[in-house]
Amino acid sequence: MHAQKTALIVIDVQNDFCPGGALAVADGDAILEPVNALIAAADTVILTQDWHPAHHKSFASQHADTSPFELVDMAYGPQVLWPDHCVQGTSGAAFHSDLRTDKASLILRKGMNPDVDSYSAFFENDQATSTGLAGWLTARGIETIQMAGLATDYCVAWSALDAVKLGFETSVVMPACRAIDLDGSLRAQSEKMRDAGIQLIDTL
Ligand code: VGL
Ligand code: ZN
Repeated sequence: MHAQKTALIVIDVQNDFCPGGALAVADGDAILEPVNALIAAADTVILTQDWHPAHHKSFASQHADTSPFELVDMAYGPQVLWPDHCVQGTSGAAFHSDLRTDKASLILRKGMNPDVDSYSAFFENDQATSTGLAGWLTARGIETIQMAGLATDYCVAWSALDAVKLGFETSVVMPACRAIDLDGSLRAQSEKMRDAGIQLIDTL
């Protein structure tokens, strides 16, 4: 008997998603301690980094007569407009300074196409353009994924839903995540994840 090879994917623990940041998630920095504990215990660690060009189309600032958190139709479907955040090379895009990044085998940047957002670590929001992450994991024999980070109801949920769709056994460590929670999105996405067969772990 041998345990399946597992990777920990830590989603977007960046300054802009923490208190004081451009798209601050309430209590976002409260996950640093549990996330670092998960990293310390993990065999393979992947960090993702939301990494937008300055004029990214997911920014409300790039659309006339809109405000952040409004929904618009993009070529690939509905898209929430966000405040400018995680602009490449800015301090807001940097990892939180308490995040233990040393063990990471891979730092995956996403959201670099100016016209397409990328919540998921696996596919851009067109649901078609691959980041290559699935191949990276499969090539290393990894079949099980544990996930944590920011934000539960956007980048964590989209990544976990893609992971399970791709055939990885997937769990999300909820106390090591925090949500944006727009119009009940935390509840809706939690339900969607559970229905898809993702294990939502409520304890550390
Ligand atoms: C995220 C909104 C926009 C996230 C990233 O990391 O959940 N949310 N960009
Ligand atoms: Zn973003």
